[in-house]
Amino acid sequence: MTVHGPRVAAAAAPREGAARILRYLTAGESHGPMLLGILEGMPAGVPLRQAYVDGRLHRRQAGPGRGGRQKIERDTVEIVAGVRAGETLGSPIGLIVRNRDWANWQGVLGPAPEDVDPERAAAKALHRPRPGHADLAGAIKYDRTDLRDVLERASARETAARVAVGAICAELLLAVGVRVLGYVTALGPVQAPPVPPDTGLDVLEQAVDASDCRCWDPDTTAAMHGAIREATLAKDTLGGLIEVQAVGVPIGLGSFAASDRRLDGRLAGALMSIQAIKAVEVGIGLAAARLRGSQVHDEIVPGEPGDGAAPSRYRRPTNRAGGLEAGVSNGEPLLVRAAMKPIPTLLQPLRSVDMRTGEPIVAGYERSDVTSVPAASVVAEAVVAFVLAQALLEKFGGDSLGELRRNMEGYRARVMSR
Ligand code: EPS
Repeated sequence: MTVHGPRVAAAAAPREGAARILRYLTAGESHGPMLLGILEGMPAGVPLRQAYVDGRLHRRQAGPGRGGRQKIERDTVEIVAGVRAGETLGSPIGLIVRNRDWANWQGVLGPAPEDVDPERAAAKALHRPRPGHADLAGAIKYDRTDLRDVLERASARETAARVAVGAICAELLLAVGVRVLGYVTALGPVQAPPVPPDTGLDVLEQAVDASDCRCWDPDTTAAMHGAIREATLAKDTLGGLIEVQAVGVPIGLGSFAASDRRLDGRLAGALMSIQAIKAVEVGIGLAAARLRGSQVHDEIVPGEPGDGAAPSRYRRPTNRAGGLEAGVSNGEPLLVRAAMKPIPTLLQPLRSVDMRTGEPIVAGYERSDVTSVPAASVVAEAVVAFVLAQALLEKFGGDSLGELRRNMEGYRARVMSR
């Protein structure tokens, strides 16, 4: 019994992540046959449109500054489990995004020894790690001699599967009146003016969709094109800034009660998990550090909430907190920002070392993109949609969309009485 007791306690203790009501996994190499996604925990009865998911995948592929790969791929989702006649079943949702480029990589990659032609594999092998990429640490960590074994999975190609997963989560959010939009606010040195106050999400989405850089302001989009042209000529790469807004977010998602329930931490973690993201801000973010409390905090006044805010009996004249206070959604539009570093694969490579010989040499070059900030804004939207769907299901539960809606209506009635 003395051995048994602690064992039972350990098994019962919730591990971080294990208790989550909605979860996903992706698999797939950049140049392998396909990317796979499994999303588990979606309630039944959520309308799911393939065209909606494909629309997000197409947005992710667009944008100037992308390399030759996007001319090969035509990303589209194949939903292979968990959905019937356009409605989720409550079972795990399985999805596939095929890599058309796989046709060019047979003989180099493949699970069985006979799949790989040693001469072709040697011709595509890499030994000069790119500074800023996963190459060096990945090769040491996993004890691989060919850096291809690392970069195939570290590649941001994986984000195609995450966008498909996020789009399915966005379908759930749309069904309960929550909308999410990601867009670009800076690309390299070019910064867009702030989105004009009180721009509705519909208007903003139209403006963002009209820009291949996914920036609301046409003049800034033109300047971004110029910056990408210059970086291309200089054989260099560009990073940028992304913003994600969500409207209709109910009061009370996330919690201050335990550190791993805080929604700000979970959103920041999800955004930081996107390839090449180096910083995240919530609301006015870093700027708050230089201001006084009276200039930062959003006053509370009686009255109807503003556009995009959840119903309640309180209005916030400002939203510097970005819709989150103490790790809990406060009903105001959610506003988060992420900074993407420039892509590490450079046509004019930085110094590196040949890992076979230990001799100094320049880093290897693989076909890549000059920038993928517009694509990253679509990925950021997807991961925010996932975290919000997860937090929503934690708060309201429900095995079907109808049950979730009833739970939300009951809560809303209580919110309006407070
Ligand atoms: C990437 C390198 C490029 C990108 C790729 C991400 O691919 P390739 O090595 O095949 O030229 O285009 O992004 C995608 C394939 C994608 O769909 O976003 C990298 O190294 O991360």
